[in-house]
This record gives sequence, C-alpha cells and structure tokens, in this order.
Amino acid sequence: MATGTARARADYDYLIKLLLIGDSGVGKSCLLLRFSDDSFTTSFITTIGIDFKIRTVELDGKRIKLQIWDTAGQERFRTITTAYYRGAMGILLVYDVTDESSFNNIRNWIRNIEQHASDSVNKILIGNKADMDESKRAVPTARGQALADEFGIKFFETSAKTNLNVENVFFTIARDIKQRLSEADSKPEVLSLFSCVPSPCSIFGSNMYLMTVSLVIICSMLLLWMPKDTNTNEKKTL
Ligand SMILES: Nc1nc2c(ncn2[C@@H]2O[C@H](COP(=O)(O)OP(=O)(O)OP(=O)(O)O)[C@@H](O)[C@H]2O)c(=O)[nH]1
Ligand SMILES: [Mg+2]
Repeated sequence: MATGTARARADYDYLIKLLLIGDSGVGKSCLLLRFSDDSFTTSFITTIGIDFKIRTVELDGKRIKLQIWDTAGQERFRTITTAYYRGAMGILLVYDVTDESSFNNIRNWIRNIEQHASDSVNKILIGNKADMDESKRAVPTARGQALADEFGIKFFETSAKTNLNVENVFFTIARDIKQRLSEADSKPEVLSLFSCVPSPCSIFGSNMYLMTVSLVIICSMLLLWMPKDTNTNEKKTL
C-alpha cells in the first residue's frame, strides 16, 4: 500500500500534501482555518509567505494525513510560494464569488501551476464567500462551473463563514489523490521488478554509437574465448 509518500510511521496510510492558491483576500486562510480548527474570523490578516496546517481524516477505511499549505496571494511573495508547487499532490484554486478579478485571475494561477507543479497534480476550483448577499455576487455559479469544465476539474462554491462545502472540497480532492496513488501502487509487480534492472541506455547513456561499439567488442571477446570442439580433436588423434 505504501508509496514513497506514505506510511513513514504507523499513524497514517497516506500523507497527502495540498496547496491553496488564489488572489489575496479570497479566503484561503479562512477555508483552512475552518477545515483544521472549525473556526472563522472576519478580520483580515494577510498571509506572509507560506503557512501550513495538518488534519488527519479517515477515508474509505484508510487514515489520510493532510498537510495543507496556505500560500500568500500577494504578488510580492510569489517567488517563495511557487517553490512549494512542486511538492504538492493537489492544488485548491480559490476565487471570491463577489470579486470578478479574482475569478479572471484563475487562468493565470492555472498557468503558474503548469509551469511549476508536477504534471500529475490534482486540481479543484473553489468559488468562496458563497454566503454573501446575491446583490454582491459578481460571478454566477454557472461561470465557475464552465471554467472548471474547460479545464476538466471539479468545482464547488464554498463559505468559510457558514461552513458550506468546506469539508466536501478537502475530502473530494483527498479521495481523488488517494485513488491516483493506489492505482500507481497496484501496477503489475513485473514492472517494478524490471525497473531495478539497469537498461543499456542507463549504462551507456543515450549514445547509440558507443553502445554499438561496446556490444561488438563484447561479442568478439566472447567468440575468441569460447572453447574449441575438443571432441573432434580427440577423435583425430585417436
Ligand atoms: N463573508 C465571507 N467572508 C469571508 C469568507 N472567507 C473569508 N472571508 C473574509 O475575507 C477576508 C480575507 O480572508 P483570508 O482568508 O485572510 O484571505 P486570503 O485568501 O488568505 O488572503 P491572503 O493571505 O492575503 O492571500 C477576511 O476578512 C475574511 O473574514 C467567507 O466564506 N465568507
Ligand atoms: Mg491568507
């Protein structure tokens, strides 16, 4: 069951690293605080650089340790925050349903992911602050869903304030990642067996010329070294 990422000790089956990204003020830290501590604050304390929290959950009989990294949305921290993309197994892209520019910027955030994260990373789109009065809403639910469909990812509207869908988004992405990891784990044993045998290219590099010359030399040496047919010689002497 264990992958390289799983079960260093016996207190969990999978360690899943998640990353929250999106413009400053969309509610990333509040979503994380709601999920980890079940609390909410209306005061806005912008994140400096990066922060993380841990929560262990049980999913389909497995213990999943979620390590959730909360990035600063502010541009000036971009160099620090993008360094964390590479280790993420799942990324939660957050916008504020009352702030259209935060929604338009999701395309830029996706471009950032393409540049800095691993290709297999799971993504989920979140329209936060869904509790706000309809008169304040700038991004209809259908636009959020359409954008998610365009990128082939799941979409939820959430509220860190009222706890709408907060557990749902974290559990959904965690379940998808767990599924991906367990599929990778259950690849036929024969593949992992052969992966420990060095391939000719790993020995010789990709230099085909060097490889061919070496093989010719090895074959010639084998031919020279092979014993002659001693039986025939014996018969002749008899
Ligand atoms: N009404 C409402 N307000 C929210 C919600 N989530 C966050 N807020 C408010 O939005 C403001 C910003 O929230 P944060 O979670 O600090 O935003 P952030 O995305 O972490 O911002 P940076 O750390 O600067 O990137 C705070 O005043 C929160 O109280 C929500 O679901 N509903
Ligand atoms: Mg924050």
